[in-house]
Amino acid sequence: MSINLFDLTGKIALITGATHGLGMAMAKGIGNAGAKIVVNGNSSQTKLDEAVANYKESGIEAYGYLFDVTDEVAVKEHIEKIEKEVGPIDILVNNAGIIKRTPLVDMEVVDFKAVVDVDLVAPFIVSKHVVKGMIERKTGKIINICSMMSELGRNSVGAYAAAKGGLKMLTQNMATEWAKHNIQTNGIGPGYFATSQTEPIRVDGHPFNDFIVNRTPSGKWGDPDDLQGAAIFLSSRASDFVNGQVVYVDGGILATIGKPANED
Ligand code: GCO
Repeated sequence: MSINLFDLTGKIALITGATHGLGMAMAKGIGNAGAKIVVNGNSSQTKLDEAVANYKESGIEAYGYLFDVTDEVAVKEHIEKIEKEVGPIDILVNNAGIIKRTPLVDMEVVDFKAVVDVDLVAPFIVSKHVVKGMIERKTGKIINICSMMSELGRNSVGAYAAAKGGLKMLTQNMATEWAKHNIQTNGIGPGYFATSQTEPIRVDGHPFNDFIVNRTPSGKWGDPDDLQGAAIFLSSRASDFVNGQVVYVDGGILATIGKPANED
């Protein structure tokens, strides 16, 4: 009998911030591989309901829960609720994130902290409350969504880079503490993808648009669905001895120093 190492049938996956963008693309990949999807949204019940309906239309069993991932009391309450109503969480994807593009010299401390709260502290809070059940059950997968900014700096995204760099190290530390319980913690580092988050820097004529296309060996922005393979791999038994790694899905950005704008 052949075994499909990537089959997620019967698994339950919680993906934070999966109402749109990269989170939704990854959740669809995980759902299409057989898992039930628990979608977390923060801002709007209507948007969450629409997202759940969208998953169901794609043939995926999906459930929605509205809570703020930075609020530990709300997180604890909702994880308990999800595990009671849907079942034990096998796969956690810490995807919810925000960015504020402001030069450090102009950035208010309150804004810097808001970014670190969502992008770094929240993955700690949510993982802390999900991992307890995983430790008891002696099985689990945690995927932290990192960034090019886990490795590289860029003008105006200092808070985001600080948080995403921290998230890479948090991933390594989670692996260090939890691998012995048969829990694999890894990261995915998306390159530059066409989403609403990058919309303001992708618009036609924006110098960043040409810069990214030129800077990426693949010569284009990523399609969110390009992340599905890495998400399924890190959710499945195919990655049962992979721990503390960040898989960069970036069209080759981190492989190169880049090239002059006029060079082929
Ligand atoms: C930026 C940010 C983000 C990217 C991303 C790259 O450069 O403004 O880094 O917009 O989407 O996280 O990995």
